[in-house]
Amino acid sequence: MARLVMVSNRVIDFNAAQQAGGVGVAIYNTLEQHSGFWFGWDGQIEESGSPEPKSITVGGHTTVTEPLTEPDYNDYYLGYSNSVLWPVFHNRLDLAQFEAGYYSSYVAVNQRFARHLAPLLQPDDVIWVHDYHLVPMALELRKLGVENPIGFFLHIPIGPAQAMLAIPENKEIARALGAYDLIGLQTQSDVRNLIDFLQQSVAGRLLPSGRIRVFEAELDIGCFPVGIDPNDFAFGPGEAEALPPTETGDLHQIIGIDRLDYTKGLPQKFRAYGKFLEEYPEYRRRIVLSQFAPPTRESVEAYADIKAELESLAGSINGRYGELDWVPINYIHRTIPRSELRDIYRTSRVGLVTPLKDGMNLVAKEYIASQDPKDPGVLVMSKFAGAADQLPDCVLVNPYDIADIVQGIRIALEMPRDERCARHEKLLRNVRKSDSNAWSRSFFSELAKAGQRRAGRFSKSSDMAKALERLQASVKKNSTHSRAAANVGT
Ligand code: GDG
Repeated sequence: MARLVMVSNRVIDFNAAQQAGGVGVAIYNTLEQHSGFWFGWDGQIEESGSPEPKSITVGGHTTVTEPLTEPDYNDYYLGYSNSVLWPVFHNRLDLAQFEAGYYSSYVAVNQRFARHLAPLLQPDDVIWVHDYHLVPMALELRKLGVENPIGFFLHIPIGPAQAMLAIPENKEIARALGAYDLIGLQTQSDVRNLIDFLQQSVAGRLLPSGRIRVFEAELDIGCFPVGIDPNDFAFGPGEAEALPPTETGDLHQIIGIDRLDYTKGLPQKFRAYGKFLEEYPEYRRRIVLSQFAPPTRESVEAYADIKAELESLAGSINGRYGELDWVPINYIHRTIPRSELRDIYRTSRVGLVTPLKDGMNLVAKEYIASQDPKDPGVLVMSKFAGAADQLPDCVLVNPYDIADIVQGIRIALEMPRDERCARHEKLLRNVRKSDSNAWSRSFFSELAKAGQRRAGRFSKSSDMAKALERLQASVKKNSTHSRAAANVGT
C-alpha cells in the first residue's frame, strides 16, 4: 500500500498525553489508519544554526521533525503564519500585520522543509500537506523534481476574495496554491471563496471539468469536512455510572473548550453569559459556566489582549453575581489532559461553542459524541463555525449578537428531554457519518485520482505512472476495506 506522508507545521509528540489543537488531532487519527510518516516542526526553538531533521518511531508511528530557529519562530511562525495569514483567512484584516520581512522567512522555512523532505520520499508516496503555514510547500518540492501527488488541506476558513487580495503577496500565494494537485477545504463557502480569490488574484479559469487553471497548472478543489473519531468519546457499558451526576442538585454545567484565540468569540460568550444572569435571575446559583481556554501563541500581541480582556470579564461577572457558595464562571487558562475531555463534556448540560469564524470546530463534534443518548446535553453553536453546515439540529446562534446567544442558552436549558434526545440522535448520526476516517479516506482517494490525471503527462512506462497505478489499486482496496469496517456498529 502507498505510504502517506503527512506534512504539517507542528508535529505532536506521540508520547505526550496533553495535546491541544484540531490539526494535530485530525492528523493523528488519520495516521492510525495508514502507513507512512509525519514531517514538520518538533516544537523546539534554537537560538540560531541550521536545523537538521531527525526521525523517531514510537509505537509504530514515525515522525521526522526539526526545530525552528528563533528568527524562524518569530518571522515564519508568529509573523507571517499567525499575524498575516491567520487573521486574513479569518477575515480579521484589522489584526493583520503586513510587516516587511515576514514573507521571505515564510518562504525560506518552506524551502528548508522541502529540501529535508525530498530525499525521504519514495515514488509511491502520497504527500498530504496541512494548513496555512505551508502553502508554498508543493511549489518548493516541485522545484526539487518531486512529481508525487501532493494535496493540501486547509483547516481554517478562506476569507472573502476582497480580504485575501489585501495580502501584499497574494499573487505568490495564489501561484503556490496552483502547484498542488488537490486542495481540500472545510465548507462549500470556502470552496467558493478560494475560486473567487484565484480568479481575481491571478486570473484563474474555472474549466468545464470543474477544475481550475492557474497559469499552466490545473488543480482540483473540493470540500472535505474534517471529523473526529467518535469512539474516542463514547462510553462503554458501566463507564458513565462512575461519573459525578450531571446535575448536582439543581446545578447545571455549561461547558466551553476553546484555545484562547480571538476567533473563538470568548469575550462575546462571557458577555452573553453575564447578560443571561442579569435577564434571568432565576438561573443564578443554578448554572456555572466552565470555560477551559488553553494558552496559544502568547507572544502575538492580539492574543495577550484577549487574555487580559477575558480575565477582566470573568472577574467582573463573578464579582457582580457570585456568592460565597457559588462562582458563576470557572475560567481555566491551561491545557487539560485529553483523557479528561470526554467526562467533562458528558457531565455538562450545555456545550457553548461560539466562534466568530471557525474552519470546522471539533469541540462541537466531541461534545455530541460524549453525550448520553437517553439524556443528552444541548449544543449551542455559532452559525459561523464550519460545523454548522453539518449540524443544523443544534441550537444555532449569531455569535456577534449577545441577545441571540442569551436566547440560545435559555432554549438549551429549558429544552425538554424528548426534544434533546431527538436532536441528539440526528446530530450523532452526522458526526458518525462524517468521522475522521471518512475525511481522510475521501481526501486520499481524490488525491490519488488527481495524481493520476497529472501522470497523464508522463509516458505509460515511466516509474511515476507505474507508481500511480499501484496507488490507485491500493486506494480501491483500502476503501472497500474501510467501508466494511465502518458498517460495524452502525
Ligand atoms: C483548527 C481550526 C478546525 C482544546 N483544548 C484542549 C484540547 N483541545 C482540543 C479539542 C479539539 C481541539 O483541541 C480543538 O479543535 P478545534 O477544531 O475546536 O479548533 P482549532 O484548534 O482552532 O483547530 C478548526 C480544526 O483545525 C481541525 O481541522 O476544526 O476550525 O481552527 O480536539 O478537544 N485538548 C486537550 N486539552 C485542552 O485543554 N487535551
